[in-house]
Amino acid sequence: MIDLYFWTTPNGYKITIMCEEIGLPYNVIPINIRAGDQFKPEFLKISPNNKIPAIVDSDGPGGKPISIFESGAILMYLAEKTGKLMPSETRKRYDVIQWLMFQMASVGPMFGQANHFRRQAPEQIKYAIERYTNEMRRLYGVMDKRLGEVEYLAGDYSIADIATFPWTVRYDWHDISLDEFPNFKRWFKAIEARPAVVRGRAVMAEQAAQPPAYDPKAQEILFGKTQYQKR
Ligand SMILES: N[C@@H](CCC(=O)N[C@@H](CS)C(=O)NCC(=O)O)C(=O)O
Repeated sequence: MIDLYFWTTPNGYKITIMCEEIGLPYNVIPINIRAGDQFKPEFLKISPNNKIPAIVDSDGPGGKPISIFESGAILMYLAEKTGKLMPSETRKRYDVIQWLMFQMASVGPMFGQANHFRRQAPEQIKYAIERYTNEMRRLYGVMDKRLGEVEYLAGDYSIADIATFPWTVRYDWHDISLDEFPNFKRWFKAIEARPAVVRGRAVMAEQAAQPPAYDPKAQEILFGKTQYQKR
C-alpha cells in the first residue's frame, strides 16, 4: 500500500492521478500546508524540504518500506514499480525523462512564481508579474509547438503529461486563452477527459475548491518567518 502525503495543489494531484492511472491502491494522508503540518518532525523525516507530495510504499524494493519526496521522483518510482507510463527502451525513456524534467525545472517553478506574484504577493510588483507572466506564456508556446508534432509530450501518454497537466488546470488564472494554443488545447481536453484523471482530481475536491486567497496565518506559514526557521 502507498501512503500519500498530500495537499490539494498541482504537485499533490500529480500523484493521485498517477495512482489512479496505474491502478495502485493509495491511502491519502492530508498535510495541511496552510496550517503548518509540513514542518512537523515526523513529516520532515519523509520530506526534508517540508513540501508535499511524499510517499511511503510499505512494499518497496526487497519487500521493505521506502519513502520518496519530490513529485518527479515519485512518478518515476511508481512508473518503474508497475512498468507503466514510462517505457524501458532508452530513447523513449529519455523522451519521457526530458519532458518530465522540463516540467519539474521550468513549468512548475515558473508557473508557481507567476501565480505567487499575480495572486498571492502582498504587493503588486510590476517587474516580477511581467517577468513570470512572460515566461509562463513562453512555456505554453513551447508545449503548443511540441504538441503540434506529437500527440503527448513524450510521444505516448506518460508521466511527463501527468506531471504537467495539473499545473495548467488553472489556465484561467494565467490570462491564457486555450484558442491561442490549439495544440495545447487538444492535449488538455484529452487529458481532462481521462477517467483516471477525473478520479485523481476528485480527491479532497471540496478543499481544493476553496478560494486561493490565503488568510494572514497561512500567508505567514507559507511565505513568512515560519517558513524560514532553521529546523
Ligand atoms: N519540487 C517539489 C515542489 C513541491 C512543492 O512546492 N510543494 C508545495 C505545494 S505545491 C508545498 O508543499 N509547499 C509547502 C511549503 O513550502 O511549506 C515537487 O515537485 O515535489
